[in-house]
Amino acid sequence: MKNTFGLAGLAVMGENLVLNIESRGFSVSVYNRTYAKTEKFMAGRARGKNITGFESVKSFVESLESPRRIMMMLKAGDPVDQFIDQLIPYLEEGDIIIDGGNSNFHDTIRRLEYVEQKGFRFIGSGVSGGEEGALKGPSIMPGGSVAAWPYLEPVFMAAAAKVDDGTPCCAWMGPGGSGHFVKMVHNGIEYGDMQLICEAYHFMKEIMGMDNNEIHSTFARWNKGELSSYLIEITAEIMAFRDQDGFAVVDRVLDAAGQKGTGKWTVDASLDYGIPLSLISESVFARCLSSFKELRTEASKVLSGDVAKFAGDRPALLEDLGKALYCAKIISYTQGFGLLQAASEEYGWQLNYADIARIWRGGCIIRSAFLDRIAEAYTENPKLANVLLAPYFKEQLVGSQMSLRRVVATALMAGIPMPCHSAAINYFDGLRTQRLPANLLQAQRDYFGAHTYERVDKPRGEWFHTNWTGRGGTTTSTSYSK
Ligand code: NBP
Repeated sequence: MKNTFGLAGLAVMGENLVLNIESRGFSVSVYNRTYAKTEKFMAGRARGKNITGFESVKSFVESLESPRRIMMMLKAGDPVDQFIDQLIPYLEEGDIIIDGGNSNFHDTIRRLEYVEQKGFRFIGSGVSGGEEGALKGPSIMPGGSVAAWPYLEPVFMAAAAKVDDGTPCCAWMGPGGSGHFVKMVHNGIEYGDMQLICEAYHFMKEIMGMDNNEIHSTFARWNKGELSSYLIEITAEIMAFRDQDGFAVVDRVLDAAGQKGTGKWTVDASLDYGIPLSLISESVFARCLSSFKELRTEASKVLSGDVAKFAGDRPALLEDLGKALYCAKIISYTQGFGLLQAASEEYGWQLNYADIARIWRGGCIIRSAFLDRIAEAYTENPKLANVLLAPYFKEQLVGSQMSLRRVVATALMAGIPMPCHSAAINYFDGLRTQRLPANLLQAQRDYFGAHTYERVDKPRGEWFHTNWTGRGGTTTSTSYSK
């Protein structure tokens, strides 16, 4: 009897995913580079289950039904390329390799081509939800060789998280590197959500003078309303968590943030496709700035500011803060979906944005009630140019923008950084400004570099150059040859 599914890489994600898949009625073969870990797993958590461990790649591959479905849950980067090359000698035409790690989508596009050229199929799949998601049901974002999907669908749909109405948090994303791209943007949005929550916490603590219990209660209350989400829920729990001596653990955690790179990749992509992803970019930079702990400590002693203490209506300000956080979150997702749209057009992936919002409703770190609203907006209009133009979001922003303005203004006057909230209101104002000062910018470019400009009194696409100084010639930059 051969097994249905193979999984290589028995670290935290792999182990839990194997147990999840087996629990849905599939037999699983497992392999790990360090065999001792396979033995430990087989003797421990896998004991008595329909799971078989293998020491060699050959026996692991040969234990599987055709077409073979082999999922890698390995450290992203070189290990994935190395393991693909170890698998290939034992594969048969039509076999499927799945990369379930956090690989860069450019690598996925390259690997897909490499594997398909050899007659096999390749899927790059985002898997989100951490350890608990992998075990109980993650959000799964597969993309790549479309012919492989029918063979994977039953396994992935069974293993994925289910939302309240029973919908699995898994859908086919599209060809190429689309699955890993969507997962990357998910992680970028996660960076933005986390930083926004941290800014709200900082505001409550430093500007409003609230203690951990009050902050805990506020997040717990917010979690019952439109801000309801996994990240708000865990934040409320973190605020209430005490060490054995009764001291709040959060106050003992060093304020220097780490990162693994998916936020940076998201920002890289936004620059590649020219999408203003200002909020997520600020969240990455906020982590970078936090990591300069020693420098900040030194600067805090010398760069003093004449900052104002808040002396207004506290309940009203707290109400504003909740609304500001919600508005900023809407703007962050607007930018994130804008990036998905740009990449989909660039690569011809034909991403389904309503599906993406739906599969993020459960299992993953950014899961929230709010994603229903995004799914509704794209279901109503799959070609929606910008999330803020959908009726619900337009109403929210138009109605609550003053809260966001008051919060950002209060923070600025008090000297408390709110880079993501500030980015949100700046994007909103930029988007809704009919005439931006880019006319002057174009004039500057034309002045010093003859870059030419379009005119308001002429049709778009006609380019003009002015001899601003009287010393320039008529040659424009577009006529230069390389
Ligand atoms: P790690 O990212 O720590 O990877 C460890 C696994 O990679 C081990 O099984 C290790 O084998 C194997 N490995 C390495 Br390292 N080099 C290898 C090589 N050259 N050939 C074969 N195997 C090799 O594990 P993880 O945290 O479970 O994450 C797995 C993937 O899932 C990663 O891409 C990660 O980014 C992604 N992910 C993680 C999370 C999370 O919450 N942790 C969430 C979502 C996605 P060994 O035992 O022999 O060293």
